[in-house]
Amino acid sequence: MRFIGSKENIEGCSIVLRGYPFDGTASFKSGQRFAPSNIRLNSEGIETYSPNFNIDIEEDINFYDAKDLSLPFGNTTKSLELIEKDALNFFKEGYILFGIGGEHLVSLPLIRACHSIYKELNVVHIDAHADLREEYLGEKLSHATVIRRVLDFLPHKKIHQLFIRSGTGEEFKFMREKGTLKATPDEVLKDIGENTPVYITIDMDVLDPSVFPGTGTPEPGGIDFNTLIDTLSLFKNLNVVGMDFMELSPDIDNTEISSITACKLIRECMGVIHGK
Ligand SMILES: [Mn+2]
Repeated sequence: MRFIGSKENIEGCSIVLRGYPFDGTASFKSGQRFAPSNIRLNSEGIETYSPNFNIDIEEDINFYDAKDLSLPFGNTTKSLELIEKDALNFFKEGYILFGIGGEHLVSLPLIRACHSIYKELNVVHIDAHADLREEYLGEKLSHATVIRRVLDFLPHKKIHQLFIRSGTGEEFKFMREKGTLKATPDEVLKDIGENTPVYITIDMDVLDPSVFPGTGTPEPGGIDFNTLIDTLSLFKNLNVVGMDFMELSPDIDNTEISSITACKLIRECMGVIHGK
């Protein structure tokens, strides 16, 4: 099964959709590893046309669904290595990689691979959580530390966080002092400019749990669907070279509304990557 509207062959495609079904450090509720296959299945239920972007992902976008990367469950370090190597292969060939998680730690090897090709890379981090802890439950590699680990190789001026509403006092102090937490999407756009290569990572728990309950660490007080769409609409002016979509945990939401929401958002993200 492929994501609706995707091409059967990679030839002629500029965007690659790839599943990374890893949830090895999920600390509260897990099951994010089932998201990529669940998303493909539920994508059959959405339209291929996006009124927001006026594109049809089947007719206007050449994207290939490269299925899932096989991972050694239980071995975090090895899994991250394999993900990075896999992503690098796509970035090296000039493809725009769209990664589907999995838990948020998956973004670390994806961003690292992207940065090794695009030295001027900026990262836009859309999430409920700051993900800036130095370690979590004694681990340096965790879904709760992913942006801190990105800061190990990217200066803070290149990190732009949006809609963060949960974290430790220390994390919020860092965001305020370093200015990584932006007040509006416009501010992000202004800071980055139109030509700089950008990687956008979206943790789905940025949405309010009433909109998107199917995630491992739901956080009340989130944004609604249209706010996220409006934000993404602005970001089509950015030079997006990589993107990911993390933390759907389909089995937590038996209504499958979260899964459908995920599918629709992925369709809209294609519009963002496609650009103006
Ligand atoms: Mn989060």
